Amino acid sequence: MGQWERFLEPYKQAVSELKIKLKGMRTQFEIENTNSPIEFVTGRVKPLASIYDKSLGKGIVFEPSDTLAKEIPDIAGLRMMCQFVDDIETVVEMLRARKDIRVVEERDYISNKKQSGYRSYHMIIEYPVQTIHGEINILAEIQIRTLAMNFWASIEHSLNYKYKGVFPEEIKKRLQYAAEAAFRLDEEMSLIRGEIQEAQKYFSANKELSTPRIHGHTEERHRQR
Ligand code: 0O2
Ligand code: 0O2
Repeated sequence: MGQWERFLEPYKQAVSELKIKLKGMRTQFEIENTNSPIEFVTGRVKPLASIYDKSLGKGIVFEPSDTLAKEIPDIAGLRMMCQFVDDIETVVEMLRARKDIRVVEERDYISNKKQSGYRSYHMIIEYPVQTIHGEINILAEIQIRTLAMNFWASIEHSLNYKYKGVFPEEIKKRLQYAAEAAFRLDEEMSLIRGEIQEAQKYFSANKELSTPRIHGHTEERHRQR
């Protein structure tokens, strides 16, 4: 087995486990028929090419090592999307209270947006992975952001890839405007949050009622999207 495969395996395991756990939080809100502060969760292990780029950028030798694990804390990455800006704080507090992770660093790019226009809340956590040789603690990054922040970040990420980080001035400016527009959208939605959540609860309840029953069980309903 390759060195990298061995090094990355616990990260893969952590991402899978954390995805299940974080998605479980959403399910628990659904079961309690409470509006969930979590809309959806995604996760990935950083591709080797990105690890290479980042190690180059940070001046670290590109080889599996404790230094690399420490200097690149987002090899395991989770992303939690929220409908409203206020939900982010709720999610952050729930994560701080969990017994299965230890928060080692927080970065608030919402109050302090990046120069690019990027907004998101980042938490670096330590997570214990059980291996056949015992427990090891690995670092993972959880990014918590609204759907609007996520939309902006994915577009900017694709453009970044295309322009290799060097944007033409016009595009850079447009992206900054777009980031502000996305933030204004978040603010507008927050103003009618009560109205939206009431409608979503009504929608879920009625969908439940109109779902056909099979052998006495309600057919698994698809999430409202
Ligand atoms: P559902 O109820 O089917 O949508 P895996 O295949 O196991 O590696 P997973 O979770 O299927 O992992 O894929 P991934 O890419 O990590 O997570 C994607 C999840 O986020 C999927 O939900 C997507 O439906 C959901 N998702 C992605 N983009 C959006 C979006 O823009 N809006 C919303 N609301 N959801 C999105 P699930 O878990 O498959 O569940
Ligand atoms: P990918 O492809 O998402 O994995 P540092 O060098 O430690 O000061 P670093 O490592 O950039 O800072 O950490 P930070 O600022 O917490 O950001 C880590 C991740 O946040 C990035 O990972 C992106 O996912 C996201 N991010 C940060 N800034 C931006 C931005 O301006 N635009 C977008 N779209 N995403 C951003 P990677 O490894 O860069 O990328």
